[in-house]
Amino acid sequence: MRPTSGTPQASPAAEDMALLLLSGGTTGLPKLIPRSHADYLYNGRAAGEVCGHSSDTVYLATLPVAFNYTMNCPGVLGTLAVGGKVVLAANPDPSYCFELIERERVTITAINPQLAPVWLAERGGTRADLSSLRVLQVGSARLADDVARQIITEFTGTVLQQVFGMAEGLLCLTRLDDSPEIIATTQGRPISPADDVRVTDDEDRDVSDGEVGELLARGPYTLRGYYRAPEHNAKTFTDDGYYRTGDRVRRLPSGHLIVAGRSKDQINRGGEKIPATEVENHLQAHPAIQSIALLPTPDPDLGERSVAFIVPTGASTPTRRELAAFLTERGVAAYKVPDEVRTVETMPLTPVGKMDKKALAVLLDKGTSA
Ligand code: OOB
Repeated sequence: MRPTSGTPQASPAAEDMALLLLSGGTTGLPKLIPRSHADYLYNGRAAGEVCGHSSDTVYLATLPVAFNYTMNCPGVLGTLAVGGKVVLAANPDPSYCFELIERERVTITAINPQLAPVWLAERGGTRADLSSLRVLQVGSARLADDVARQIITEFTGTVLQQVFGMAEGLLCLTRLDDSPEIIATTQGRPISPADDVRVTDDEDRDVSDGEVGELLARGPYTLRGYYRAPEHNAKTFTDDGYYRTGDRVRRLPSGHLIVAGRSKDQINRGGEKIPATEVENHLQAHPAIQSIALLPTPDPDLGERSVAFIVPTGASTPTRRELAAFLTERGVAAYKVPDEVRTVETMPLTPVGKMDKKALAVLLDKGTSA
């Protein structure tokens, strides 16, 4: 990468920095991610190919365009790159977006798992004609398998596409012709044949397919270092240039990845590890729960115990006992049942729209609920 000066370059080289994205981490200070013209162009084009993009494509930007997801996966840039049309939504409200889809004959749009239940509910009652919508992307956080199945059933004529990506680069998509089971239960596979992913144990040794490990990534559009962050880079990259994603995944022989949690998002309850995402994924399917986050809190006996922050769907939050029955029914081990339940009115979100566990941890420290 050439050093950049204050004056705009008339003809930047392909490998020059095109833009800086913000890392989406929910813990610690956000880092800057340099993306080059070449890698970012490739990112959008390769994603577009997987989505069957052409000049007939009409992309509805439902989420803010500043997200890498909406911007280029394939998003706005990947659509414009093939001569397609982009429609900008003023907000993600489904009744309004469905009207836009009908009016503009939208072929593809992208939402996140928080919106999925709202869009599903509207889908049941809408009179809007959604027959143009070929692809509904859902990504940026773990989509519960049950919700994915509902989308597949309810959005007839539309293919659900799971999107597992990161501003740092690596982008995984389910393919339009994947089986409904793969689409419902996996977060896709890398978009480029040149993506080089490893799933490793604590000693950076590769684990077998089907086993959970940390996802490492290297490839044509994955960063090689955060901007001006040598100390952080030394921890976040292997000596041979793989980016440590901090995501815990299982890889299927087909190459599809299942996100099992984040390495940092684990609760160590007396030695037994609880992947917060796994429990959240189950509880998200509970009819009385609109939104749920599981956090660790210090415990004199166990080291850590788990606290569930819940935004209830209706007036009352399910009790710990009710959650235990629900989880047991689903075959979840008893130690994974939240030790404590707290009600919050709304889920705090980070500037990029992710559940802000740091803000919840502050509430925990204060011993209050929002
Ligand atoms: C997208 O990018 P970021 O940078 O805001 O966040 C990346 C992180 C991933 O490392 C992973 O922990 C999580 O968000 N994530 C998912 C996920 N998609 C992203 N976790 C579970 N399931 C998924 N489907 O969030 C982003 C970037 C490009 C496209 C889509 C999302």
